[in-house]
Amino acid sequence: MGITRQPDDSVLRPSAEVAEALEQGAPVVALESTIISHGLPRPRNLEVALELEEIVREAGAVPATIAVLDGVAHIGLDKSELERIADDPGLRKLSFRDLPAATALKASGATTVSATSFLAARAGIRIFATGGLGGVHREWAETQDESADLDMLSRTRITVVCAGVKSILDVPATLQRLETRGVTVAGFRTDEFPGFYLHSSGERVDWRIETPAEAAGIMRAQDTLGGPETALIVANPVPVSEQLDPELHDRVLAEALAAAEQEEVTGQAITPFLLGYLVRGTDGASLEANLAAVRGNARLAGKIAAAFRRGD
Ligand code: PSU
Ligand code: MN
Repeated sequence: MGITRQPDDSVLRPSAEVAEALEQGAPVVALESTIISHGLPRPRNLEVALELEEIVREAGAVPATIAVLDGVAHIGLDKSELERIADDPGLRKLSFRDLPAATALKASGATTVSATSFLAARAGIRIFATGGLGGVHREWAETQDESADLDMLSRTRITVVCAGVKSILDVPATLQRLETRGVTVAGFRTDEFPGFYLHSSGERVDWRIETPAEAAGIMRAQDTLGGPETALIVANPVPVSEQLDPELHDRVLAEALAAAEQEEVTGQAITPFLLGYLVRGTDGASLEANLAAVRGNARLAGKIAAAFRRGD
C-alpha cells in the first residue's frame, strides 16, 4: 500500500505582501500568467503585467499574479519574476492537470484560468481577474476540445471577472456547458454576455448586476447556501467605444480559423495561435480591445474584493 499524503501548503509560495494581506483578511485579487506569456505579444506583455497589478492596487486590493517557477507555485510575483514570465519564449502553459507534473519535475510555466483558479482558491484568494475564459471550441464535434477552465470553474469557489469567453470559441455551447455544470453567471451592467473583443456576443445572460456590492452579495449567498463549490462569473464587457470593429473581427476571425485548420494547429497551441493571428490580422486593434477588457476586469475585481471584505 502506498503512503497517502495530505495537502501541504509548502507547495505554495505566497509573496510577503500577499501572505500578509491574506493573514489580515485584506482584499486580494489573483491574476493569471498565461495571458502574459502566451496571450499577448512581447514586449507589451510585461508592461501589461505591471499595469494590471497597479490597477488592482488603485481599486483597493493586493494583486497576486500566479505562476509556477522551478516547481513552486508562486502566489504573487516580484518584478524579476514577472519579467521571467513575460520574456521566456519556452515557458510552458500549465492547466490544472499539469500542476502535479510541474511541481514534481521542478518545471516552470504560466498558469491558465483553470490552474490559476485552483491555486488561488487553494491559497485562500476568492477573486480573480482575466481577459476571456476558455470554453468549447468551434470544432468540438471533431476534436472534443473544451477548455479545462470550465471544469475547474464548476468545482472551485472563486469569482472570475472576465469579458466573457474568447470569441474564437463556440459561445452558445460554452454558455450551455456553464449552465449544465452549475456555474453562476452575472452580467455587470449588461443583459448580454460580453464577446471578449466585442461589447456583446449577442447571447443573453439571466442575471444582471449593477454594483461591486451586488457581486459580493452573490458570493456571500454562495457560502450561505453551501452545496457544490462552484464559481461565480462576473461578465464585464469592454465598453463599446473600445471594442474591436465587429466587421473586422468577424472577417479576421474567419481567416484565423481557416489558417488554424490549414496548419493543423491543435490542443494547447490553438488559443495562442488564434489570438496571435487576430493581433496581426487587425494591425494590433484586437490587442487594444483585449487590453481594454483586461484592464476593466482588473479594476472591477479589485472593487469586488474590497466590497466583499467590507461586507457590503
Ligand atoms: N484571456 C486572455 N488571453 C489569454 C487567456 C485568457 O485575454 O491568453 C488564456 C487563459 O489562460 C485561458 C487560456 O485559461 O487562454 C485558455 O486556453 P485553452 O483554450 O487552451 O484552455
Ligand atoms: Mn483546449
